[in-house]
Amino acid sequence: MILPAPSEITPESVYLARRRFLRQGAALAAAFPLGLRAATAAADCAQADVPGLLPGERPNSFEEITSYNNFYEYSTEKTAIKHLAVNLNPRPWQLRIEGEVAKPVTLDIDAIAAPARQVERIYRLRCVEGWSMVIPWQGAPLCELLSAVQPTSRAKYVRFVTLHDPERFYGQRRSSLPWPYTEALRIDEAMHPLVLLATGLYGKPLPNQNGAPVRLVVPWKYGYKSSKSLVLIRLEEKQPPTTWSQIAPSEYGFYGNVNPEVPHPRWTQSREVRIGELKKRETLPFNGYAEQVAHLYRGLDPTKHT
Ligand SMILES: Nc1nc2c(c(=O)[nH]1)N[C@H]1C(S)=C(S)[C@@H](COP(=O)(O)O)O[C@H]1N2
Ligand SMILES: [Mo]
Repeated sequence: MILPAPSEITPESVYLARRRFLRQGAALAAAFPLGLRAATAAADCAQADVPGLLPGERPNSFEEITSYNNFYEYSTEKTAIKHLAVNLNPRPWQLRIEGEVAKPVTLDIDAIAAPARQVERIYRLRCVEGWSMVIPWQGAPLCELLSAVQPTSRAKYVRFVTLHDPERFYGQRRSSLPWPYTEALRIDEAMHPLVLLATGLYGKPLPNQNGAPVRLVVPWKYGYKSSKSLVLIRLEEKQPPTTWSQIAPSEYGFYGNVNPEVPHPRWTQSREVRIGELKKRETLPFNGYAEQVAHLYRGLDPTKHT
């Protein structure tokens, strides 16, 4: 066997090889003995039927995922984010979960990223702007954390709030967006087993430019719904105002479900450029997760509720 030179061992080749190995099963069983799995709040809500990649689809490289980013707290210049985000300082960090819950909690980032909570999910990320990537995330299923705080019967929506700190986020000194960046989901969307609080990618702690140390990932929605660098999750009775739907409701609706049939007011959403590819791909309803999530939207007119 010819071994690659150390310089040729990319994080992604190491990660993907290890992932293939883990999928064989034995190693996974050893890492998560049954007792431990059953003991975590985990088990039930996080049982997800995660669709695999399409024929011809591959995860984007670590380099691609960390070099082309949207993070208005730093800049609107996608290739600049990785250079600016070096000052983020994602540790120590705490995430508060409160509002309509019986047991509000302040979680340390290391508790959220604890190995026993972690799942690995390879998801497509589709930006409203027409580009997409495939990202191998690690993180905690959001439903586990929400179940643990015991939502009250008045909890109908979940608000997600990014850190507000102009000392670290230079972009917050300008009013390019109303700060802090805020997003929200209906509680049943938030409890869906596909939703992650991501704390890593390619087996490494989440890079700053991707929203360190913890960000939301909702794979069937446009990228803007997946808020980065979260400090607060609040369960609420009324639909919270969200950043993008406040400034441009006709372009970024509350739902933000990926829908190739509903164009953005200024461009089509029927195709997308996968970062690193030349030929455009067809955009799929719900970004390819329709089988898993379409039932959440029965009765809603997708052309009105975007
Ligand atoms: N706090 C915050 N979260 C954010 C954004 C942002 O500007 N600020 N941009 C969103 C948009 S529009 C997209 S497409 C994704 C991009 O995530 P990525 O840079 O990890 O690919 O992050 C989303 N989350
Ligand atoms: Mo986006």
